[in-house]
Amino acid sequence: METTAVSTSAAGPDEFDRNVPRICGVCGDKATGFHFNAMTCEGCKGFFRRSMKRKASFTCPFNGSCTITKDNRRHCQACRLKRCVDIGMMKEFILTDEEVQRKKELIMKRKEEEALREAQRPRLSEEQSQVIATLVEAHHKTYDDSYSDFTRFRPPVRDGPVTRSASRAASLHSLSDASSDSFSHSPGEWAFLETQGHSKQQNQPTANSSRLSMLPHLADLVSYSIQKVIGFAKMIPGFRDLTAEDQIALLKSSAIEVIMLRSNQSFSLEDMSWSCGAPDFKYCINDVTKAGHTLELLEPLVKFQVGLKKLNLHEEEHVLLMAICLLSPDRPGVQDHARVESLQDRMSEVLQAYIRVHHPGGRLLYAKMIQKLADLRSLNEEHSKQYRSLSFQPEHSMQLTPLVLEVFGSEVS
Ligand code: VDX
Repeated sequence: METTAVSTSAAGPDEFDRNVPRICGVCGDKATGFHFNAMTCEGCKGFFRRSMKRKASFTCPFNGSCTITKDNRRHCQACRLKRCVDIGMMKEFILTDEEVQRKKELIMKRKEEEALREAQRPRLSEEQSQVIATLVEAHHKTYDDSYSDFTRFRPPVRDGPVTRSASRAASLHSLSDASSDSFSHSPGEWAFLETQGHSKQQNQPTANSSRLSMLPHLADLVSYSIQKVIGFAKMIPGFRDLTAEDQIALLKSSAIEVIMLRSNQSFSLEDMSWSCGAPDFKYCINDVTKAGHTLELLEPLVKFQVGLKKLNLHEEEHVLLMAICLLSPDRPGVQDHARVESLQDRMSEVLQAYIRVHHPGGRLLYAKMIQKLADLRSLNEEHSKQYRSLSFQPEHSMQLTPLVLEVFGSEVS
C-alpha cells in the first residue's frame, strides 16, 4: 500500500505558530498537535490509526449524530470516527510500519549527531573557568564602579587655559626656567599653543597653571589606582608565589599600563573622556595637561582608549588582558623569566579559549588584544619620559604621593 510519508505527530516548525487552539477537534480534550492532518488528543490519534489499520466499520447504536466529548468518546466508535473524518483526518497520513521504523531511526540519528556536536563543542576546562572566576572576582573587589572614594582625593582644580609655561613646566628643556615665559628662547614644540588667539595676558604664567592645578587630584587618583592594581595582582593565580622581587619588578613596570587598561571602564566614547560619577570627576585631555602631561602622551592615550572601547570586551576578557599585561616576563628586573612566562602563557590560553567558546565573531579578537598590549608599551615609554621631567622638578614631585614616587621612581629594590 502506498501511503504518503508525512510527519504527522512530530511538531512541524510552523505547527505552533498556527493560531489553532490546542484542543482536540474530535472530543475537546487537550490536543498534543496535528495528527493525520488535524489537531487532536493522543486518544483520538490512536483511535483513528487503529480503526484505519483494522479497516473497521462501526455502526452507531443511536441515531448517528452523537456529540463526542472527552468523557463519552468511548461510547460510540462510529460517530467518533465520523468526527475524525469530518475534521480532516486522512488515512493517507498514516505511516506504514516500515515508515514508522525509518522515521524512528532518523530521529535517533539526529539525536546522536546533536550529542556528538555538543560533545565536540570547545569547552573551558574546570581549571580555566576557575581562573576566570577568580580574576573577575578580584577585579570586582578592586574596582568600585561608584567611584565614591574619589571625594577623598585632593580636589581637582580646573582653572584657566594651559599656558605655555604650564606645558613647558613638564618638559625637560625648561628645568631652569619653568615659570619665565621668555619668547627670546627657542619656542620649542609647544609654541603652537600660543600662535593665535592667545592674548599676552593668557600667556602669562598664572600661579595655578604653573603649579599644575590638576596634579594633586590626578596624583591621588593614580596612587589610589596603584593600590587597587596591587590588590588585583595579589589575587592573580600564581602571582603571590613569585619572589617578592619579581612581584615588585612586574608591578613597577606594568602599573601605568594596567591603570590605562582599567581606566577604559570609565572612558566614554561620547565625550572622549574618563567619567567617574560626579561632574568634577570627569577627566578630559585638557585636565591631564594640567597634571604636567603633553599631547605627545595624551593623544595616543585617548586613541588607545577609543580603540580598546570599540573592542567591546567582555568583562572576562578585560580582566584577563590586565592579568596578561601584569604577567609580562620581559619587564626590566624580572629574574624568574620562565616562571612569569608560564603564568602568562596560561592566561593567554584561557583568553583564547574563552574567546573561542563565548565570543561570537571573535575570530580576530585575540590578535587585536595582543596589539593593545604593544600599544601600551609605547604609552608606558612616553609616560615614563614625561613623568621623569615632572619628578625632576621638586615643586611638582612634592605634589605626588610616596607610593607614586616609589612605583614610578627609577630606584631598584
Ligand atoms: O577608571 O604621571 C582608574 C579608575 C577610573 C579612572 C581612571 C582614569 C585614568 C585616567 C584619566 C583610573 C586621567 C589621566 C590618567 C588616565 C590614565 C593615565 C593618565 C590618570 C586611574 C595620566 C597620564 C597619568 C598621569 C600620572 C602621573 C601624573 C603620576 O584606575
